[in-house]
Amino acid sequence: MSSSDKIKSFIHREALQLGFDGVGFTHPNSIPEAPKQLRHFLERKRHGTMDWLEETEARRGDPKTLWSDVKSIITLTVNYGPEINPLQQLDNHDEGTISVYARHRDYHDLIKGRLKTLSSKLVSRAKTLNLAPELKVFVDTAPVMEKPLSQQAGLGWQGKHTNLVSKDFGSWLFLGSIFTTLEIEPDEAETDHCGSCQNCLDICPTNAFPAPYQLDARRCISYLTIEHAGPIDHEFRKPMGNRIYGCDDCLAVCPWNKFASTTNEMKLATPEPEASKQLSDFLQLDDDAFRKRFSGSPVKRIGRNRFIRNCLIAAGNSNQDQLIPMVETLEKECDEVIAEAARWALMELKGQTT
Ligand code: B12
Ligand code: SF4
Repeated sequence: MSSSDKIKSFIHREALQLGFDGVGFTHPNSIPEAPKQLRHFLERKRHGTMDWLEETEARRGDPKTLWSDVKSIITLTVNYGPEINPLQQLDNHDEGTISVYARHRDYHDLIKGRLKTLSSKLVSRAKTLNLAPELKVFVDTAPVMEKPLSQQAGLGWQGKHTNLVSKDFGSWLFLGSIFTTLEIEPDEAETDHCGSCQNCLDICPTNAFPAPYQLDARRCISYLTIEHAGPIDHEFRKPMGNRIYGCDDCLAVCPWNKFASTTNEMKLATPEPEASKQLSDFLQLDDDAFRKRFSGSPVKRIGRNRFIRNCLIAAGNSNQDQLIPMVETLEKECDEVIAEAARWALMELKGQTT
């Protein structure tokens, strides 16, 4: 067995033991189309106000520009398959729906910790083979195009909804990667298995897909509820329904999910905290209560005011008269985005839309 093969099987074994569900290998020049596709996306302003995507364009599109010494990229997946189809919760109008990935502890912390452990094990193993590799770990926050790289590493394909889909886990996967100076034999890329299906394009409540395999983030409920500051365009308010943080529709309808298993990951599998999902409770959260309720959760990142803005839109769509007093209180807040969303919600709840 060559040192590359030894290292590869070591990483495989250790990654699975650490709780990763998939591991694959690719080289930094494996995504030559990505810079063009990223440019296409940015040119059309599909990133909206996510200026960081534009600012990091060169490094994001090309792993070698991000780190010129990188020789191999190890990509890893964690399955976060839910127990219950999240589409069911969309009918509970008195509740706010938080997308599956954000219902538990922040996955960035979870995956980053594991990537670091795997990296230090790898360095120790490499030493025994007289190798001294350098490594860098990335999950989401760094300018790395994780989806095309994971496809090249054979872990799945980018479906028409643009996310990575796998035959084993469907659409419920988090991605992470390790860049290294080690030379490791790449795996075979996965091919597209979407065929004639276009469930994800058809279900999107805001028509966020201008074409298969392309997303206009400005229309995506995930972007609107998480990334977008300021008032949400009226066009999107009704279609948002009770989605108050992210959206799972395009993932949830993917037929490959029938091969998905519920996550084994205890920290992701634990039932949602007993805490209420009722809009009536959310609408009464002040800053302190919001921080406490969402401590350790990705939801905390958007801050109380943006969260309340989203809940007010859900309230306006809820047809629940009992929310009117809470919305009236919020109408008096100094934050104009909240006050305006409250005015809109009151009009909807009182049936006075023009
Ligand atoms: C920015 C971002 C967002 C933005 C934009 C999403 C997007 N599709 O670009 C918003 C806020 C909308 C978002 C939403 C979500 N996100 Co997000 N997001 C990212 C992030 C940070 C960067 C993605 C990126 O590079 N976008 C730029 C575009 C150009 O790249 P791309 O999506 O790979 O585009 C490819 C194709 O669309 C195609 N393409 C694009 N334009 C064109 C044009 C032509 C002509 C052609 C042929 C092809 C083509 O080629 C591109 C390159 O392969 C990644 C983490 C990372 N570092 O990769 C997470 C990431 C993609 N998100 C993730 C998740 C889980 C989500 C949500 C499911 C969360 C939720 N439930 O609300 C939704 C899914 C929405 C969706 N359908 O994409 C996961 C996806 C895991 C997976 N299985 O793929 C990632 C990888 C985070 C992680 N580490 O796990 N996200
Ligand atoms: S729903 Fe259909 S088109 Fe969309 S990613 Fe899944 S298989 Fe592909």
